[in-house]
Amino acid sequence: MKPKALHIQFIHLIAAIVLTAFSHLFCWDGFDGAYNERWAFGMQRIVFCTRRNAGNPEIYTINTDGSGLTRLTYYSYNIDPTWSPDGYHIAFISARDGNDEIYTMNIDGTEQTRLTVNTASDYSPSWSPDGSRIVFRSDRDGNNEIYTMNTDGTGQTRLTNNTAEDMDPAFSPDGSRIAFKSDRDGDAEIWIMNADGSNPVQLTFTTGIINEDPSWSPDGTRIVFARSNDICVMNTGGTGTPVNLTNNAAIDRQPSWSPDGNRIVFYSTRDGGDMEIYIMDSDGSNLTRLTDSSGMDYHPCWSPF
Ligand SMILES: [Ca+2]
Ligand SMILES: [Ca+2]
Ligand SMILES: [Ca+2]
Ligand SMILES: [Ca+2]
Repeated sequence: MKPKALHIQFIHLIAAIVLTAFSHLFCWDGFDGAYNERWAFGMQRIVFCTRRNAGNPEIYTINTDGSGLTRLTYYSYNIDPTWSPDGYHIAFISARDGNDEIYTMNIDGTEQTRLTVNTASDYSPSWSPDGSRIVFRSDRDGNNEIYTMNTDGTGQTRLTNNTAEDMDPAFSPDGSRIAFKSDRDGDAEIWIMNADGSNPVQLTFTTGIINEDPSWSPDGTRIVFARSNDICVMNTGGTGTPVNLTNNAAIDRQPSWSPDGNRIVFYSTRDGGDMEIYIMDSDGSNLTRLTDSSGMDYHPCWSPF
């Protein structure tokens, strides 16, 4: 072989090594665009809803230090985002097709796909920890009930069946149970049932106030939730009394636990304006504000890692 041919072969070899290295760096697990987006920010993310765009609710992500704000949806009614357990997808609600339906998208906003198709309100998606199912609530049968479905929208199954409002479902970290809100005893309380809808157990017992938005601690031993206008935490075993983590006159709601269990993201009106996103330690200390917009910022959900 002539020296020039050897030289060209060597250049091709180097190019192939560099291209392979880059393809592994950016696409090593085959999730392409979605993976690049998460890799580019290199830290945990919060997905949330904001009305900063002329009052139109849209879904954004932001780093847990307040940097890296990224818009995912454009000019329709988009709310209630929640991460998939693999970190690559977001389930959310959109009314772009005429009424509230559940959609999924990649975390870079691509491949927005509708999962429910009916004239009822479908709301509050939460992924099972193995990524195979989404639990949600719908009033398609006359009042709000909890349903599950496969992540492609097939296999929709009703889990509750009563005249009460059953809402805000959240899969436990081991997938065996679902926490939810129900007013079946006359007040909006937090309940837990098995993932097939059996054995409902009431965890809060109040009169005349609202308990809602349950989110499990990663170890499954506690639930953080909103009680009236504060964030409270309680044991899932039904022992002890809930502890108020915020304890102020402002509205504090929609908590979501961090994957390491040490922090909680939520929205609050404590700084006098409209709703903003905040992070605190799971004992209520060490508050950090993430957003500062003239529109409501709400429905935060912490990325799974
Ligand atoms: Ca619908
Ligand atoms: Ca019901
Ligand atoms: Ca409060
Ligand atoms: Ca705001």
